[in-house]
Amino acid sequence: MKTAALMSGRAKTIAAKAPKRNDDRVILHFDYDCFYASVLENANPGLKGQPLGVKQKSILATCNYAARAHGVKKLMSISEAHKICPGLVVISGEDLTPFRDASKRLWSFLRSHSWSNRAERLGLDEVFLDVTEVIAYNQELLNRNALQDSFFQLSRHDPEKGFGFDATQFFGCVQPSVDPTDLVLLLDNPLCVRLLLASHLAGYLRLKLEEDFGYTSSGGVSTNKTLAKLAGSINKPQNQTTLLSLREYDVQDFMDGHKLRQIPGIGSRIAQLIQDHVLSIKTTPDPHGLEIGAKVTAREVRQFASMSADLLERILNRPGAERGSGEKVWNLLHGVDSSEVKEASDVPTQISIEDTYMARPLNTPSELMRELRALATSLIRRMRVDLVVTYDPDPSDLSSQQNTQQHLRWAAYPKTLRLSTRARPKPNGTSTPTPEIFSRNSRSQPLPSFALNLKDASIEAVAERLASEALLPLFRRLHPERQGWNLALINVCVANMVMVAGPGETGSGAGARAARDIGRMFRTQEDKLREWTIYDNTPVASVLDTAFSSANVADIVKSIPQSEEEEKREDTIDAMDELVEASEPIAVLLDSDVDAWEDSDEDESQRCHLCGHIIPIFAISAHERFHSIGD
Ligand code: DCP
Ligand code: MG
Repeated sequence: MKTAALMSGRAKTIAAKAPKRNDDRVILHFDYDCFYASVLENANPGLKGQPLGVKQKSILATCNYAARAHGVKKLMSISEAHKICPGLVVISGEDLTPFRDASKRLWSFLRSHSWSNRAERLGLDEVFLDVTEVIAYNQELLNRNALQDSFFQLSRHDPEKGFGFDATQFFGCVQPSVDPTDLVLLLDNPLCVRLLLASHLAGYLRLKLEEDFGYTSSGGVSTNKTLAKLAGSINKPQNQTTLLSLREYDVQDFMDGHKLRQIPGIGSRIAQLIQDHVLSIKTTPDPHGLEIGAKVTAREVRQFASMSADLLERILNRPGAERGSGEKVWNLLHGVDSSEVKEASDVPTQISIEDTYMARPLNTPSELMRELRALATSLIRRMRVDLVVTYDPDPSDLSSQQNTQQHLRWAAYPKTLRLSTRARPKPNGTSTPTPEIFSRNSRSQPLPSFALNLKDASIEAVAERLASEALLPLFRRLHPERQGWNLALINVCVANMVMVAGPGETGSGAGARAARDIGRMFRTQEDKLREWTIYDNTPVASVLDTAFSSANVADIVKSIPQSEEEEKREDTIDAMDELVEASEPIAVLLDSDVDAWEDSDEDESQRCHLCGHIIPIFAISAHERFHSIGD
């Protein structure tokens, strides 16, 4: 066969030690075009066609393609952008609410097309979709005698739900390109049929995103997440690419052409260590991380003398490094990625709010308290938006009808509160990132039960207590000094979500079974869901009111002994569980032991060398992938 003939000459160039790729799955990747700008354009159609930049602090978080045509780029400073494009319309993108809302709407639409409910958001504007099952179903239905008039069924139960398509050609671009006359031959290959069907499904979904929601996107079609994402980035914007991985070297050639840093999952630190080894130099880290890993390609690394998973493991072996990184990177260099598309859940695994103070670092107790209060206010507000649901009261229960507040309940609640800080680099010339990649800059404790009080506490009142009774003590554990911390960033985050069953799910029977099932689901999903993180950069300083004097705060800082905190931990967990059960009459704690308490006195954060943010270890790979979007 032609394919086999093509393979024979090249197969030898692929090392015998190359890992084996599994092509059983079909994965789609979507990346919305200039997402924040599109959200703003949809809200204000008059902006369409004009060059538009979205401002966060003093830079452009993104800009639309009309602006890009003038040379304006993502992450450019506002002043530079104005110089290049004087007609640029700049709109603030500091409030992430509209972007979050749009992101959720689009994701909800896309997720309904994964029959295995595997739909994973990456940041706000990317989605992975595992469509293996719907593709397998349509593969069975494909009529080889009427390919041009094919019909793609989107439902097992409703044969009319779907769309017509021409199966004699792919939708969008194909990499490597296929001669249409070869396609008929290639359709003997089941993998080719699956990818062809998937290209049409991706095309259909992208069209719906555009027509029904107003968002154009770029799409990638392949058999794992890494390949789908990389394929999607070939033809941007408003286009899609199917990676035709029919011959082993198709994938290898494709991967080989990428610079190390372009490969999702290979972060800047890993890329730098490997690059240093391959180039046999010790480079000075680039403070902005822009050049890291941009000098060597996957091919150069793969073909470097004695390169193997073991050698990579040794190269990457640094204090705190994740074991198995060598094998992971080795696999990625070969386009092998077995990571699953995460199961869709309505509940975020963590909510994280942060603000940066680059221009004016935080140094005094009063500044600190002002920021903690502001961050706590945003956090509690976000928790109530994302985790609280309304429910219809039991009509026989008169007390609940009389109290509208009781119609709110937690659909899930976090068990852990975490505070992270980052100090500004010292001004004595040592501002380049240090070689050690982990730093002690994060502390956690159980979330105090009062943070979940929905009945008689305003957001501001809860935030005030959270700031003074929880965040400040955490801060003190991180920074025992009374002042002069020179802080550039504070992040507060709640994590370790526990699902709470809805009305009618108490006791025995179907409700309780559902409750147990969800509990089990959460236990198994727990580690997979950890990476689902949204960074909220909303500046919160304006919400503040500086009621605490410096002396006041310093006293509070001093007055909380360590042992008292330790005691409080155990109490808080019990109190929180009780509160959720007692205050929400119909709530059932599904899985109180879903996540064991973990003390974070150990290292648990990593400084991102690209943006300088401190990222919890479990979120590192997601964060690295986030950066790889924008390069
Ligand atoms: N974003 C941000 N800060 C960054 C990178 C991105 O706030 N450092 C935001 C703005 C983007 C959104 O995330 O709109 C998605 O990031 P992308 O890199 O995918 O950028 P766009 O979607 O804007 O552009 P593209 O058309 O290149 O995908
Ligand atoms: Mg995008």
